[in-house]
Amino acid sequence: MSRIVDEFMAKIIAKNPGEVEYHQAVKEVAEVVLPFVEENPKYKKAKILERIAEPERVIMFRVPWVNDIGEIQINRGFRIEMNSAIGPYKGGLRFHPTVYLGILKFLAFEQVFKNSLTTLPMGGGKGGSDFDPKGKSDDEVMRFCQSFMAELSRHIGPDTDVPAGDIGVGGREIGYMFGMYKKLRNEFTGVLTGKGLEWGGSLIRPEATGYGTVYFAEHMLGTRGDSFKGKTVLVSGSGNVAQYATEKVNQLGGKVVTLSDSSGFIYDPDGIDAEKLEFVMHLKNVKRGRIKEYADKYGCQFIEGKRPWGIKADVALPCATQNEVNAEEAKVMMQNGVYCIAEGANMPSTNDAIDIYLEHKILYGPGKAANAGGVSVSGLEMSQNSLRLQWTREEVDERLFKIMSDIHDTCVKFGKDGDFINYVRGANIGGFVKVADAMLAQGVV
Ligand code: NDP
Ligand code: 2IT
Repeated sequence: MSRIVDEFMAKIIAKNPGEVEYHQAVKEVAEVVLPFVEENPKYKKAKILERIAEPERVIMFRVPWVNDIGEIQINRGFRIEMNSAIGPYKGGLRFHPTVYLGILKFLAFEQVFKNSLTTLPMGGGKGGSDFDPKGKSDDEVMRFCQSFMAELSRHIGPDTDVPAGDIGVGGREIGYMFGMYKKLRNEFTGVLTGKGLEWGGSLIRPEATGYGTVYFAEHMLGTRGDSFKGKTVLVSGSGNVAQYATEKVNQLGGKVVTLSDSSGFIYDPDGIDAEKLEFVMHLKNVKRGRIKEYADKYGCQFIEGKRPWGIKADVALPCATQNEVNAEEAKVMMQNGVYCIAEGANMPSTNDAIDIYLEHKILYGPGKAANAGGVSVSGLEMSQNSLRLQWTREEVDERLFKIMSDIHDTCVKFGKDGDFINYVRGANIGGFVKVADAMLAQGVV
């Protein structure tokens, strides 16, 4: 079997040179799905995985804008329209200086499987720019977003492609992009999700990814008769996903002892309670400051340039970015007794780290299952926009909880291996089958 995977990967690497994150994401899926395809000749004959790994469309464009001191800036914009077999392209936009084709293709590829797992009718896409919002004024961010949307607006639409947020894109950026889309098209429509509550947004969308990740972890713990109550939890990141994961862990009786950003991590053995979390939210969402200020305020440790995986805990929730847990760090976590890992971020663990989790047979929920709550509530936002209605907080939260529970069931269905649940296998096959069957039904397009 490894020969089949190697041959498949050799073609992917030759066709997508230098896109290492894309190779990594495809390999993780291919190792599980290719053996399954061998057992199911209809998928093999139709070359379904080969087709999924080739984006339906890649759009790349210039984004020129003028900064506050009158200088012209040039960024690059992208949208990867990966797969539309089960619904319009759907997925976030990332604004970060590291953005290039390889990152966005990995994210779009993951999104195809993730969106399929949600049970909602959404295809997969992703986009963004190498624009760095850090240190930019609101006016600069607005001018960038307007220029970005001036081009992107030609390619998207409520029944075609519906972007949302990701790293560096939150409510502020969605607002500026929505405003520009509406002006250009003269159309008030659900073309983006993560909108403000007054203009078509859904309750619980900001909370959804973090909450969903914790709901998923609670289900994983439940398979061992366990729960978050009394657990010590490592969270990385301090942005949207990390903040609401922390809030939900607190609500379920766990204690979050770390948060991080790209400068380092804070370790607060007393736990980041509701009041401290409010400080973090103000620091990160309003002041746009650094996590170190938390340590200064609450008199705890700030460990510069490091990630939190060396701290002793029961549960880990990586919620920052890709490849933030390597094999060495995974080993340290295993030695320290971490036995449940749910990924709020996309592909935060290297493939070597994943091998270590699987060897140790811990509860490991990969991002495409564990962080699907965000796009799920985006799907619910699209439904509410189509109905021209707004559901209550309770109703959306109940639906989110049910979706995470259904995703967990799907992972168990396809991933059960004796007493062990292999959630990597469960998520990849569970996500693949629905897209593959839709592609078979629709012919070679
Ligand atoms: P935010 O921009 O709100 O926060 C990102 C956080 O991660 C910040 O604390 C940031 O620190 C840190 N971070 C980003 N890049 C790096 C890096 N290269 N090294 C170290 N730390 C880094 O983004 P989100 O919370 O929305 O996204 C976090 C993760 O969750 C991403 O992987 C995203 O793809 C994934 N995700 C997001 C969803 C959503 O709905 N928003 C849905 C599903 C997954 P700093 O400020 O210093 O850069
Ligand atoms: O990675 C993700 O699932 C997201 N960034 C959210 C996508 C969305 O369309 O809400």
